[in-house]
Amino acid sequence: MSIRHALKLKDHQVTDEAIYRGRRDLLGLMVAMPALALSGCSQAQPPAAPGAVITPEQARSGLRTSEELTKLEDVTSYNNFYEFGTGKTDPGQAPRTLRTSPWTVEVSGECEKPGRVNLEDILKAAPAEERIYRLRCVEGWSMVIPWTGIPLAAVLRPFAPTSRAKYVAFTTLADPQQMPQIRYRSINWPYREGLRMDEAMHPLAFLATGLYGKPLPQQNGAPLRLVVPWKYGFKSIKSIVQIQFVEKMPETAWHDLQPNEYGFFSNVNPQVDHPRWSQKTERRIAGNASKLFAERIPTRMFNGYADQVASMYAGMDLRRWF
Ligand SMILES: Nc1nc2c(c(=O)[nH]1)N[C@H]1C(S)=C(S)[C@@H](COP(=O)(O)O)O[C@H]1N2
Ligand SMILES: [Mo]
Repeated sequence: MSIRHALKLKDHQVTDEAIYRGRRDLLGLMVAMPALALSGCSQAQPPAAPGAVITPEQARSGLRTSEELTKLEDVTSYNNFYEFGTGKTDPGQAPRTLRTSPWTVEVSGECEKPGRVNLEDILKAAPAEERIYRLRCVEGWSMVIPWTGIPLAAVLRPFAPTSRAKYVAFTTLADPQQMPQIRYRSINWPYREGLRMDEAMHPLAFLATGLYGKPLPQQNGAPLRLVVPWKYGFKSIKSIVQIQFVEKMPETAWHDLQPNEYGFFSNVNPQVDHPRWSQKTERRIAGNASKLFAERIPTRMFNGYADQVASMYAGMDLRRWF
């Protein structure tokens, strides 16, 4: 169903891995051209677009960066998904044991219309979009990834959260049959994450069902994962099966494990170091850069999305609320 969702893209270009390298050369040219509609829905994959069109408005609003992309091969072979192993290459090499269809998400808590919903129905909430976001892992590396999916706010709204809903809590599947590494307690399973309500409703908060115009690979959190580009990567929880509207700040997997190292907010912040390492720079895995020896670049406040998100934290001590 993720394929079909990706195919609903009409007014947006889908970035195809085969042609992305030429995209930067085309940028100046493409901005002047009208967006090319994807032709027909009969093909198995969205047709390759001649370079994604990134309008100045999209770049300004943070929806799509024109920075050099991370190769599909790197996005799918250097992962954090502890349910499939703690090594970077483990998730990509794991047997394909996750059953992603049918997939249901249970939505409950402080809302008027709770329910157990099929992924297909969840995705009817909004047309598919492509977002090109920076992903900054708390470990000090980063990627630039073209996701397909829909805004989180559009998915949450139909459940009609009440005024008591102050936070949204997300839970990953924790089935040892489908995720064999769950037998090791590297995390207090299930993996859990959360956002404050205003963060969840922010236009940059995204639910991805695909990347590079194709359905999400297992290792990237198939079939549905959160993408919160201004926060450290661990907030972007994978393979979501439960969403709860709650009144109190929910416990999250990494905070549960190491509360002094991983806070609830975990906004990317070069001025607040991790207790065991600096957060001032990051290893940018993009283009042909080698994964381990890629150039280090300065880390930006809110991962470069300050113009879009800083107002949500006005007056907050970001050292205390790390
Ligand atoms: N369920 C689950 N979600 C997860 C993780 C995980 O181990 N389990 N790892 C997180 C971390 S630390 C990062 S950096 C990103 C990595 O996403 P990617 O592998 O798609 O690049 O996923 C996040 N989401
Ligand atoms: Mo991470």
